[in-house]
Amino acid sequence: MTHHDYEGPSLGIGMIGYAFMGKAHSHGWRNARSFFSPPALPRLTVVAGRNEEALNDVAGRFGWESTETDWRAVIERDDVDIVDICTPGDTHAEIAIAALEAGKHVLCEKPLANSVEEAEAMAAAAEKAAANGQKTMVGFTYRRVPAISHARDILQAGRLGTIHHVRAQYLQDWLVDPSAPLSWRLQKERAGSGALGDIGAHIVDLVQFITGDRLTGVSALMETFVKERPVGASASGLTFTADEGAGMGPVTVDDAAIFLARMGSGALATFEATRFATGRKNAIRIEVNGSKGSLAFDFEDLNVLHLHEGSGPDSGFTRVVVTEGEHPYVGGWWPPGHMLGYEHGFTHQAVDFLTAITEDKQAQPDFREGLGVQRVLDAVARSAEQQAAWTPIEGITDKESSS
Ligand code: SOE
Repeated sequence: MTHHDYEGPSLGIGMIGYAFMGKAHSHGWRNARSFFSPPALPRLTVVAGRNEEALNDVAGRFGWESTETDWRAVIERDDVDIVDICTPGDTHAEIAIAALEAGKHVLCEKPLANSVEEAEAMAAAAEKAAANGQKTMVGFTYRRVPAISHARDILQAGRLGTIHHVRAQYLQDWLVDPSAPLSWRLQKERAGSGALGDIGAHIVDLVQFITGDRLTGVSALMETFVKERPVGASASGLTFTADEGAGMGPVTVDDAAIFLARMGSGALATFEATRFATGRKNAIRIEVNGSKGSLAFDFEDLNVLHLHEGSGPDSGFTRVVVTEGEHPYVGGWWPPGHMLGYEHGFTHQAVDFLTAITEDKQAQPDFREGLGVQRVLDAVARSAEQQAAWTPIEGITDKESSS
């Protein structure tokens, strides 16, 4: 038996970080070539991380060709075209800027950075690199859930009329147990913020993406319900165990962030990001109400979009199963009704980034868009510090608020 070796263009991936996101991205790069036909194929050239045993395990499972234990070595390699950053937020700016300066395209996990200043420096480096055709992308993968992309298409086609309300929630419950260990996600110096940046960033991006509108100001409350936790160790994906004998450490980020917002179009929006919604595991819920109809989505039932259009006694919400070949991304996979899952968004992200690079198109969302989300997160945190004081989003330009 022989197999056909692909002979067209390919791009070398250098991925930094191998834990939860590293696995999700590895899976995405691998499947990009199996299910889609991107104009350049990804080569899983090198994966980097500090724990050699865990690194070798991931490299072997996903088929990475080589490993490095220092991210700088990845950036220096000539066989790497795309640097894929899957590390905690405190390292994003340094790695991304160095990679851009070395001439690489950069995909960076969300939130883009831990502060507006870092995000501004990253967006500036990206703008400079764009002159050489280098692309950037932020890993807001939920944009690439078919039902979400379809929701955007419906809104952009004007099918729901003038938008009045947007309701967005990201609900998890993995911190309700006070003995859950203090992982890097609970340390401000590593993660920047808590529920706000980790999951609130996703719903800010999703709302801006599907409506094509921008938040212009916010009023926010944030809370840390459990202020001390057992010091954590042994990361494996999202799983941390308490480091026996290491005692308790302070939680320095928010457990929940809730905010009201105005949108550029005049719509009113509410946001809720929490790790304390008992029973909700990864419930991203979005509802939009317009003058001609509404739509509603819940990631815990991710192949479905609830749609209300028209008037009359039977015009309630219709349950649309978004798995037809005409629906965004679905044609690459299975016949209608053969449901997709969490991991598919990472394949769509890989294909979209390879396409943007090869066809010299702007990748979405790029670092500039990531900076826009960072400004919202910053305004939310400042508002919460001042007991929900109304806080305009700084740096919104006409282009951003109407694109
Ligand atoms: C943990 O809260 C986490 O893995 C986030 O970091 C992801 O961004 C989110 O999509 C799922 O939950």
